[in-house]
Amino acid sequence: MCFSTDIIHGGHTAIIQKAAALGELTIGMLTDEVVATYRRFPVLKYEERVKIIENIKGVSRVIPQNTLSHAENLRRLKPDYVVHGDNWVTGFQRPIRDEVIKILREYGGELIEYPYTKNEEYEKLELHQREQLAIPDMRRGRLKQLLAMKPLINAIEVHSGITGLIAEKTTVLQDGKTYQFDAMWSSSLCDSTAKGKPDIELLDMSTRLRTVDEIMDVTTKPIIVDGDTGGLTEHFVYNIRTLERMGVSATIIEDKTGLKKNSLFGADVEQTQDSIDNFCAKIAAGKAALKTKDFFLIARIESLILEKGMDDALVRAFAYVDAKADGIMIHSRQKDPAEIFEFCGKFRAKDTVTPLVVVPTSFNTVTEEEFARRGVNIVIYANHLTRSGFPAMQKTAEIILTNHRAKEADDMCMSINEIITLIPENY
Ligand code: SPV
Ligand code: MG
Repeated sequence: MCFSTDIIHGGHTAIIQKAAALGELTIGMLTDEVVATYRRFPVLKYEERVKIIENIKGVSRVIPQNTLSHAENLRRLKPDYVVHGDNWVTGFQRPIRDEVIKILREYGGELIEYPYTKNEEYEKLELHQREQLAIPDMRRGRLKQLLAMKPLINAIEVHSGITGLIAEKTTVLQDGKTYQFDAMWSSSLCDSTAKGKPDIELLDMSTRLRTVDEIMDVTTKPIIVDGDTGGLTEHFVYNIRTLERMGVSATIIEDKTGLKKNSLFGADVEQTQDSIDNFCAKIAAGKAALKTKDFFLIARIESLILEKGMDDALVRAFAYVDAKADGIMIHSRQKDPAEIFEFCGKFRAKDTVTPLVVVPTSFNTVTEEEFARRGVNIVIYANHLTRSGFPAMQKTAEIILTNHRAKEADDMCMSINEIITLIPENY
């Protein structure tokens, strides 16, 4: 059998008993990383879940299962039977089941499925676990936990409840492995764009926090907030505490000063970089204002954007780490990732621990695997839901205007049934 659950109820013990009656029962326990990428972050860690399940009557042993696919464990153990609920006959886990059947056939094993009974009480328990994950004190430290769990985590831009739900729920099954986004990025560019405003720190803090709150209301994943320049240090020390209290996991502030413009303009517009001393003082003040050890203050270096050179970027990186920044974000608007790679190599030669963050909007050919090899820990897809949603909406508007009716736009649109059921009533 395979298990991932962090809530054990009568439904589980009943199926365990039936499986145990067939012989010696081995449980493949899904690791935390797998659970987090196919369902939700486990409330109980792998070791805890193993301890609970190995003490249930009928369980002979518990072994790790490193993918949603059972292939590795099945080929190694060649069990006579695989026991599972019949809830995987349709839906997301169907290919996993097909693979199990194929492997069992190779050596003459058998799949035994028991009917899966929907139970409202058990569903309430699951809902309760999800709610737990959304509580600020539970959510805040999750970025730190993920960084300890995986060499590289990814985040996708969110700017509303609905984009938050996309970040929360989108799951892909590929070659027996499951993929979900680890975290969310509240982008200043996309929050401003959604409100039809330029990305120049024009949205005030209350407006930015309102968006973050709207997203947090319907999601459980950790959130990294784009803090722009952090503003005046005297204001930043208050704002960083508000973010921490809300359950945000990190903020990234960039070393610019005065009227900030979006980095992707680069040196085409006038932008001023802060002095190292001033920015270090801002980092130190922000860190001193924090109340927990869970919240990350990440310093973002604009030297490559502003064409100040690699040496300047590196000097700043080490200074910001000395000022106690919890991470470094290096930004570039070059299509060629060479300067990002050079920075990562030179930074990692001296500092192997401080998390490194990149935003590959321009250098978008680099895979996460390659970033991980270069020592990057967080990859942020900073604007992609905005950039993909906008052309779809614009095209639909044009089609309606062209045809003087909406029928021709139907193919571009979700069905009415899908839209009215998109949001479950008791999320
Ligand atoms: C944002 O998403 O608002 C960012 C990243 O700050 S960038 O737009 O590349 O500057
Ligand atoms: Mg920004």
